Amino acid sequence: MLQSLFSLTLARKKTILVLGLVFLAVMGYAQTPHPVYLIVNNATGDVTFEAYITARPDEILTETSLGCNWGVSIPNGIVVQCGSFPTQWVAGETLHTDAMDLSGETLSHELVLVTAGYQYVPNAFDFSGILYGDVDGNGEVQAHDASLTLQAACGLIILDEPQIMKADVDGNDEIQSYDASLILQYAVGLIEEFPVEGR
Ligand SMILES: [Ca+2]
Ligand SMILES: [Ca+2]
Repeated sequence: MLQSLFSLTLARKKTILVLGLVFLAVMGYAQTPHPVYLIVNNATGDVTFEAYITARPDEILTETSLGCNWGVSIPNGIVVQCGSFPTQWVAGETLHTDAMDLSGETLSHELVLVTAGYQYVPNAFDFSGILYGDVDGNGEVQAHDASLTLQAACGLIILDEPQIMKADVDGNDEIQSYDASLILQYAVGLIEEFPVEGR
């Protein structure tokens, strides 16, 4: 009697083990990991992104989603972990990613998912980059940019983050009158490059 109980218990354990393995296998299938690495060039500051499979635009992953990030797993790279979509991805579906840099420039990229362990895309996004010295963002470096920088250095105006990046042309992480001086020199053609670009 005791022995039969014992064997029953063993059989049950085996059943539970098998069911557990089947469950894990199903769960594993439902969340098949598939990182997509999208390399970003010339971004102004940090990049944020929204990624979705075109068949399900309501299921969106961002840089804060599980397994996703910007510049952490890979330098200058967006990682979209397709296994984190609520719905299982399928090879042949299209992954759409919108990426935005600190300047507000937004670019899109699409690729077709394949059944490889991961996908790596060099030059997926190519931003126009920073035009150092162009504090007002009009596409040119002029005396007005130097004036804004000097006003910021004196505390008369407050620049936003993209403007600060463009105004700090010596790259010392501060906005000072020296930055304004360099911008003015650049505007009138006395210098052709800022110290921050030559680093
Ligand atoms: Ca300008
Ligand atoms: Ca500076």
